[in-house]
Amino acid sequence: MLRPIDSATRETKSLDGLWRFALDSSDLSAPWSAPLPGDLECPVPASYNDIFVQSPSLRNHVGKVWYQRTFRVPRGWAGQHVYLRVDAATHEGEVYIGDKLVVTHVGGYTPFEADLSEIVKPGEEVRVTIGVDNTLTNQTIPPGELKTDDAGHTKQKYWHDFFNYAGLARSVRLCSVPKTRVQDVTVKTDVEGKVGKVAYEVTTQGEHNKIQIDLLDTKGAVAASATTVSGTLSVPNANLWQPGAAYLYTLRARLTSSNSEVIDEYTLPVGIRSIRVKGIEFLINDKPFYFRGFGRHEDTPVKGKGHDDSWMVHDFELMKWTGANSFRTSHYPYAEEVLDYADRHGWVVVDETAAVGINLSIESGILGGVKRKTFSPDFAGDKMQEAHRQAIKELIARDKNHPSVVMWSITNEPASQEEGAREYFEPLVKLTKELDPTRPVTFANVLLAPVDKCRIADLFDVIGLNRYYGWYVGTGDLVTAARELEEELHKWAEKYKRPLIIFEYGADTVAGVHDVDATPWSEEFQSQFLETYHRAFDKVDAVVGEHVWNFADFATGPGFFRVDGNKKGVFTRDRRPKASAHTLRKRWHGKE
Ligand code: BDP
Repeated sequence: MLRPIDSATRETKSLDGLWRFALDSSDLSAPWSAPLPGDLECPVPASYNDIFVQSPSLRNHVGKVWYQRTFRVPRGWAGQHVYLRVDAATHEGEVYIGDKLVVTHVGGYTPFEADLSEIVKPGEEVRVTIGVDNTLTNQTIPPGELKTDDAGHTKQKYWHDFFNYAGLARSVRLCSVPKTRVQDVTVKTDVEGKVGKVAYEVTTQGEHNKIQIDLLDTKGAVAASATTVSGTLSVPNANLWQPGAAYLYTLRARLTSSNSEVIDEYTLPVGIRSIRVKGIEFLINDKPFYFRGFGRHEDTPVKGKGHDDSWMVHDFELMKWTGANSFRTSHYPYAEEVLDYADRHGWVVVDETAAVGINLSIESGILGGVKRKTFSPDFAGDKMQEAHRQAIKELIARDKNHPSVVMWSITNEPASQEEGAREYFEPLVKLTKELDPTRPVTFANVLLAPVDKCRIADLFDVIGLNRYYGWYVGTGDLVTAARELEEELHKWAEKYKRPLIIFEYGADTVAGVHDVDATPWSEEFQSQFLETYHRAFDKVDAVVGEHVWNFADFATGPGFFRVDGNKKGVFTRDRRPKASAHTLRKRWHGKE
């Protein structure tokens, strides 16, 4: 799926701004057929929950909400293919133009489109209504369960540790492209000596006479060209895309008619780089790369998961200040703007699906709940696996061309020690590799599935570990934590002889709590916790990365071990540094 752009032949029109808004209810029939009742307005992009925080029934609503506005199709778009692009509707969207249902989509963090060419006329004003449902079940990714209590209230249960923000948290756009057009572009890059290789494949729609492919450097000079829909461009003395030193070429695909008129033009930023796993090393452009950075969330006050360029740039600047070079899009695909920024600024990204919480043993193990099997028709069965398959397909279709994305993470903390895990995950790893043979595949392993119990680790190129010694186990005891962590890391290294990345390690910390004896929840403890882990990492050669959990404090659902959300941030939710931010800065800048 191509990212919408403006070019000589393409135009976009933003539909962001205030939309009419209403909760779904039994007395609201066919809400798309008339202006929504009531006077609520909701900004797009934003999660609606905290916008209406004063109204618990809205904030904690389970089910569908409705967004509505009108727009005018630009007059100049006659004869074009016109479509609506919703960057995300969390978790399920249905779009009506006037009274007509034009598209439905399940999966809260990937985009979808509706073809409006036959439905709208240039110059006409139309009403668009989008139903957005936040329900999670055993057929969705991430999973959830609906529970109705004795009083008849339906509640959403889920197994991930972040608030189930919902709504239209990313942009909505109206787009026009020529009827004869570039439909999709896939690039795969490699480096051979000093020569950059750009394998490309363009799919087209409609009749054209010629295709012209040009790879332009940053000055606009042509570095390589071709006239076929697929092939490999060679760039002698290529400027490589490197971590911290991005260089982006522009691939321009032009379709022309028999009289050389340009029918369509699509441009795509291309970073030439190679990725390889060799033994225990993770190589970018044949150089060992060490991941320093964070697991993060799209999470800010008021907007929830709503994309916002100001918060985004600020977060990147703060991460840079700590000396980080990478992050994981824990626990879902982030807004495309984030990856575009990462491409331009040389950030290294581990791109994750929303498959978080495929684990019923955390609840029954740590929290003493009822024991249930994770991999069973009731929970992670065929239907969930099918949704997971779809999530992987959509992630790769969306993000395959980003040079910043160096690895796919297909799941976070599944119950990989349980029976059925291998049957569930093996086909998914296979699918990921088929769809993209160029990037390694990883996952984040949970402490309950240690080296002798995990049934799936060997399927992955790089093993990610989330570890909380000294926090969830042996709370406060960093001496034991150091020993257990080091022992465990050596075991993984010896058994699998491949790169290990610590995708999570961290301790909840309330900013402003200080102590002489570093006790849990204090800023001193968080710093010492991180330093303890770092000493262990440095002793194990197979460790090729450290991602602290989390970049910033974030909102969660209610829980007796969450005080106003998860406090493992190195920054507070409003992005003030805790002492640990300085600790990281010292270590990571020293590692340059
Ligand atoms: C891990 C999860 C992460 C949580 C974290 C925590 O992967 O989403 O937020 O633990 O408990 O289990 O802080």
